[in-house]
Amino acid sequence: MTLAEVALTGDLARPARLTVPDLLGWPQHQVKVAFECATSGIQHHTFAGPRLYDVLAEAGPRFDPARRKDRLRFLIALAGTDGHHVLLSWAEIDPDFAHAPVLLAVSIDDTALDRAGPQLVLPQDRCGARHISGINAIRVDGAYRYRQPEAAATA
Ligand SMILES: Nc1nc2c(c(=O)[nH]1)N[C@H]1C(S)=C(S)[C@@H](COP(=O)(O)O)O[C@H]1N2
Ligand SMILES: [Mo]
Repeated sequence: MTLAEVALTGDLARPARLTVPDLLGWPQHQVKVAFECATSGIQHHTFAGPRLYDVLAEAGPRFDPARRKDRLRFLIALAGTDGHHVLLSWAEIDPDFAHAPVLLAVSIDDTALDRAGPQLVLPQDRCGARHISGINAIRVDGAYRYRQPEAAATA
């Protein structure tokens, strides 16, 4: 059987390629979620897997852990094999900030995702669109720079 892989890249001290069985190496959490799709209605699923935060923390994001404000500039881009993708902020999953219990699920309704790849699970989302399946790329980006808007052009 071919195992799907997730590439962890970007501003990380320890970039990695992880399979779904690799993701069993972190503490596992189970969650029942209901989410609504604009086109197919409400869905109910049980997911299990590690927290995204735990997996990314081990990959060593390149901020100074003692300076909380540094972390506010970090973004996380997650993409599925079909190109569907989403941006999260580091602060969204960081225990010192919003601490959202976001999972990288290794199973859906007791079916292993070894071949399909992990699924992003955001238990608090009402809409299903961020529950991205077949995640194969996660990029941590600390290089985003805020640019002051140009001064309004004078007539
Ligand atoms: N990879 C991938 N994951 C995805 C999507 C997608 O297009 N690609 N659609 C999202 C949307 S809009 C919803 S509502 C949920 C549920 O989709 P399902 O009906 O395919 O289970 O999956 C999400 N995950
Ligand atoms: Mo959807």
